Amino acid sequence: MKITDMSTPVELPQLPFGNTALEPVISANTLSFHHGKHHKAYVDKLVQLIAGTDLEKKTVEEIIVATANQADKQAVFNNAAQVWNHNFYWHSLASAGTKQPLVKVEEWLKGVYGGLDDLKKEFADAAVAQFGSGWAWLVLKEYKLQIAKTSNAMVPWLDGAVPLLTVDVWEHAYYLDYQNRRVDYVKAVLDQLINWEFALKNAGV
Ligand code: MN3
Repeated sequence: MKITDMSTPVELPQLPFGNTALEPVISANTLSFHHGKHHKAYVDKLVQLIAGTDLEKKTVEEIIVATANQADKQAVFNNAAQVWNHNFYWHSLASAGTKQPLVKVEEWLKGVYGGLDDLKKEFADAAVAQFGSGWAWLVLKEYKLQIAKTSNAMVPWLDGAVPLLTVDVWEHAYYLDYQNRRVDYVKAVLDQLINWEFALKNAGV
């Protein structure tokens, strides 16, 4: 997935890693339910909702733009946004043990959040503070790095932010492995699974 392309087809993509690649932070069981059931359900529902309408054959991004802020299109918007967010989430993660460009990340973050440890702390605080289901994001907004959170289904780029990475904080993302301990899931993902190469690429670094 290239974030700059913004031309995502309405389909369930293959994961960019194997089912056990995120263990022990995210189990194969969680991954298979999350991708094969939850993510797939958003895709299937979206296909069903747009069938026979003028949105059929549009990209996920075009559907999101066409249905944003319209009360009668809420269901289409929600499912399209969740498809987009999940695609982006999978690419925000890398197999456990992947060598990450951490020196480059520290260089990039110099003077912002104090550095990677402070960024992770602030990101975890935002992820935990998100009330109910939603997403935590690292975004570029007006050329500044920001941590953002969105409720349920919302994509940050509709507000003009450039998403760099995201962590899904819906319960289905962690409940099988962490039960109610969202903070433990978020911290483990931030420490061990974030695909910093992807974040840097999205930031144009
Ligand atoms: Mn999810």
